[in-house]
Amino acid sequence: TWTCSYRERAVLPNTSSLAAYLLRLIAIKKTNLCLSADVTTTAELLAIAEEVGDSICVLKTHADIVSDFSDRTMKGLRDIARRKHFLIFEDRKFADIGETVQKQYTGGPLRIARWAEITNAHILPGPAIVTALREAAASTIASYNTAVHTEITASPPTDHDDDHDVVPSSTSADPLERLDVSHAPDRKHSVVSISTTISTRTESISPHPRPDIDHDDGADTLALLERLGEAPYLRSLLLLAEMSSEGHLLTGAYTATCVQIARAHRDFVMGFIAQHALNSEPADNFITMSPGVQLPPAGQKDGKKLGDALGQQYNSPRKIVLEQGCDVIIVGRGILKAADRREEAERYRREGWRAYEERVGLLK
Ligand code: UP6
Repeated sequence: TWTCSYRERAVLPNTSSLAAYLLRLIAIKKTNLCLSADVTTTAELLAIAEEVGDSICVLKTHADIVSDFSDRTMKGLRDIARRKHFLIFEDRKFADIGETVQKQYTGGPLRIARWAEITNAHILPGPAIVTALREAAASTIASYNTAVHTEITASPPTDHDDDHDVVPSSTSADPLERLDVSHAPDRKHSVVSISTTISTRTESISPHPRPDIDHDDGADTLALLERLGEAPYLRSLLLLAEMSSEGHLLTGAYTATCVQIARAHRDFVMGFIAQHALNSEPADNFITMSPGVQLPPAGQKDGKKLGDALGQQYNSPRKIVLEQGCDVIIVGRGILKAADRREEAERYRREGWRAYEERVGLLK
């Protein structure tokens, strides 16, 4: 996969529908940039998503640092992701026993599985963390299917349930909300029809060749995004195989075990958080996303060690993508602290893209 283009990888066997969608999205938007939106309020989160949405393929969140995280945050994020075409990755770093991670993933105040296509986990507790999350993801997708296939007509809200913040509208963008409406105690509803059509948004057979997207027929970005359509309603996991921080313990045999576990769960594990590409067998087509990325300050040579005062270590987009074969660069403060965040995101996008083009031989 080192010298394969993103488009070529989208149609390799062993590529899940969500991974194929992401690879095509990357190719169409010409961006392998993920913004790490480490901000602490809903307003800031939605503002930065809106500001840099056109330059990124993935938006990474830490929902548990958003002090006013609510349904409004989830809906706002989903709406921007749909309009600007990016996937959402909640950087939850699950690390508990299966029973507990299922609850953390689907429940609590964050209900991650509802709004984030991608999340991640440590393999410290053993492989059951992956099967537990996969099972929870499957049940979220099944609920979504039920909601999509079940036409629900809800009566208009009555005065006394104004405090219920679920929008009781059949025009609501998220069918799971309509399912919530059906569960709302004070509201009359009736199921009028159940369709047996299988939704293409939860289809899991991949890869499907998409000649309309995978071959350059001269169409512009917007036309191609239109053809690509909305992200499939699927869920996927990244395993933490290496970290960016100084002295981390995710090395050697640990990293190798992580790859073994990923191979045993290719249907759900889309790739890794790591500092190097970890694809080494012909069947491997994992996507490597790499945090700890920052551009050296103007005038400073690449190669000088950069970091913060709390153990973070930075590499340049060029080193991570070209020399270490990673697929997606994750940038937080490098963009968040810039005076013009839109322009800075574009600068990282161009750097990451040039490094990719050089790697796959599209540039001399
Ligand atoms: N992150 C790392 N290193 C890892 C894994 N995750 O930095 O190995 C996450 C952090 C933060 C982001 O939790 O959200 O990536 C990096 O932000 P920064 O670019 O501002 O350093």
